[in-house]
Amino acid sequence: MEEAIRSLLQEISDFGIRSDKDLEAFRLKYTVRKGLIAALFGQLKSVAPEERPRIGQLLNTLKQSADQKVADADEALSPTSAGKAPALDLTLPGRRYFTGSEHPVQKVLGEMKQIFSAMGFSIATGPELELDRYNFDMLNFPPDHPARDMQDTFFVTRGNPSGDVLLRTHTSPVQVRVMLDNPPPIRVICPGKVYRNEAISSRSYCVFHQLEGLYIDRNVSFADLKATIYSFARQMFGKEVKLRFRPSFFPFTEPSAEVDVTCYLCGGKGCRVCKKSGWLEIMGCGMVHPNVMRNCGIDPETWSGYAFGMGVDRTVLLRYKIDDIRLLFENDLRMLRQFPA
Ligand code: 2NM
Repeated sequence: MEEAIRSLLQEISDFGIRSDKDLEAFRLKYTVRKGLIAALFGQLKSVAPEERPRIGQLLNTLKQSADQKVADADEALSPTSAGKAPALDLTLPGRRYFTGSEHPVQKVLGEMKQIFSAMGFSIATGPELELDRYNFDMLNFPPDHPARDMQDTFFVTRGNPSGDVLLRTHTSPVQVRVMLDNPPPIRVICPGKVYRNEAISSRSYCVFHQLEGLYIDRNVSFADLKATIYSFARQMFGKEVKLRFRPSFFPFTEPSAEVDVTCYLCGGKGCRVCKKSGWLEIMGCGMVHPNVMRNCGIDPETWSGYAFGMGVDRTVLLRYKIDDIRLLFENDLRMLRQFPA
């Protein structure tokens, strides 16, 4: 009897339960009312009375371990074991993933490019690491111009055999390259990143985006420049905008002007955005300086041209009511997710 119990104990412990089917087979063989364990209990009557307590205890141990095994297997195999959520609920909706979308700066740049493309401008790009020669010298910056200061420009290598290398401070060197490589007429825009070594704040960052334009042909006048900028501004900022051209100075244009549009928020009445002036500055422009033309191999007696340059990021901030320019460059998903495709 004792041997039968011990061998059954071993059998039970060796019994592998890996499925509901195994579990049912186990129960039917050992723990049901007509199973092997119950049968052994039935034989307890024929055990000698003095042995009965010990054998009875052994039988109880056997029954407990079989019941425990059933309970454990039941728990392990049940999809809702211990009241936990189902391991896999196929009725749940799928997880949503943020698939990425166009950055607001690229969105605005794309609109600007579209407007100028429709007016016949082609798009030119160039390196962000530039030669001092293309970034400054060719553009008629005098040797002592303050923009050349370390305070304003990120110089990368000095004393390189092919010249000082810097991070371009505007996209004008791309236009220099276009002029050097192509005879007039020329009609290009140059969008891209530029770098300035300035104090960083909510209003200005060490990187920003520019879009510059260049048009060179015979008899190009300041009136042509104004008409082009007017057409652009009406498409970009709305039919109702008015423009203001204020005399200004740039080394690479003569005459030069800065262009204001009536404030998009108040329409010119004066508000917080335009600091009560009613105007927002959007670009600089002018007629290409004869020195720049000559530097780039174009005869200023035969050809004339205009150029303009504008910052893209300020427009992005105004358009989307973003109050800190640095948000455009941190690539924080909490910010980017607010601009879905
Ligand atoms: C500006 C303002 C005025 C400009 C000039 C040239 C070039 F290469 F033709 F000389 N490119 N861009 C220019 C003119 C840029 O940005 C405020």
